[in-house]
Amino acid sequence: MARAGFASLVGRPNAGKSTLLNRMVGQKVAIVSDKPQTTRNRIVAVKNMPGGQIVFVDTPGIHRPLHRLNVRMVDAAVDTLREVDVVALVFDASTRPGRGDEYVATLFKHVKIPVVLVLNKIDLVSKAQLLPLMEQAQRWHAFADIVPVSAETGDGVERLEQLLRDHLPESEPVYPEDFLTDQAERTLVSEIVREKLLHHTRNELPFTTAVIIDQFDESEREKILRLYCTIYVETESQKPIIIGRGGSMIKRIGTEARTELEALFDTKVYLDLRVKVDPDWRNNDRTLDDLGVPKSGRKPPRR
Ligand SMILES: Nc1nc2c(ncn2[C@@H]2O[C@H](COP(=O)(O)OP(=O)(O)OP(=O)(O)O)[C@@H](O)[C@H]2O)c(=O)[nH]1
Ligand SMILES: [Mg+2]
Repeated sequence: MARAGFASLVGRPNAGKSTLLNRMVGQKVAIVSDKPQTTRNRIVAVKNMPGGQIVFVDTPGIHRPLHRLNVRMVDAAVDTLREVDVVALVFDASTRPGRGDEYVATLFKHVKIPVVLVLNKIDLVSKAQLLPLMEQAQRWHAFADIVPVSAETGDGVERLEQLLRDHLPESEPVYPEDFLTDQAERTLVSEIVREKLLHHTRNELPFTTAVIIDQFDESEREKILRLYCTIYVETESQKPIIIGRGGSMIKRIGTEARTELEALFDTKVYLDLRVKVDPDWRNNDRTLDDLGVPKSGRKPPRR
């Protein structure tokens, strides 16, 4: 009988979890950027392969949270540990292991399911550099396997998929063969807009922006999809950065997002982007609900 079940991708921000997810399911389902804290929600995506089906759960990078948003993000990642059959803990092998890695590795102390350590970004390091990292990691946790991969080139990824599949229970597929992701179309829109924002902004801006869909008008879907979005920023001074000189920046973000959305939805897209200031949106539960970030019982620590 074939195997099927859930595998969670967890790790520090920027380790390459979402890049790896996209590589494994063979399509872009999660946005990716070189800024930490790109993923804000858990994302389910399905991989069908010989011998079974893996339902991946991509999660936000684990870090010390300072806002309600980040508390919800970290909880979303840690909560998946209780709901899955196997965990893939992703490390960025191109950076020296530090306290953040130790913290994440020791999260699994009381977790009974197998944890596979994935050493990602091996295209950036030599084999010799991996050995001390493996030794260090084994002192933190008894990993079921350690697998070096490159999500960027695909090196080692097939072996990882097979290993993860072998940790799943014997079962019928969880989802139908043609099911790819649980993300709503609205979410895909706001994520793609946010990805373009992340690509074009620096410093604190990536952390302080959110994209909300005000209207998803599909009344003439065959001809054109009309999408109205608001980009939230925290201060007045951030607004002109996103708008750019003569509107050049927001135009570029809009064009790039529209091109990708037209390919995704296979129809023409009209994309209206506006920018609003909300100084405290990261602590505003209503905005966070609108964004679909799962609720958390915890409060952010005092700053
Ligand atoms: N060279 C190289 N770069 C990689 C690899 N995997 C991911 N990256 C890059 O690392 C950066 C972070 O990738 P993401 O997939 O967004 O990382 P993440 O772990 O999902 O990050 P968060 O969502 O913030 O937790 C991006 O710039 C990727 O292009 C890899 O195997 N090799
Ligand atoms: Mg991510």
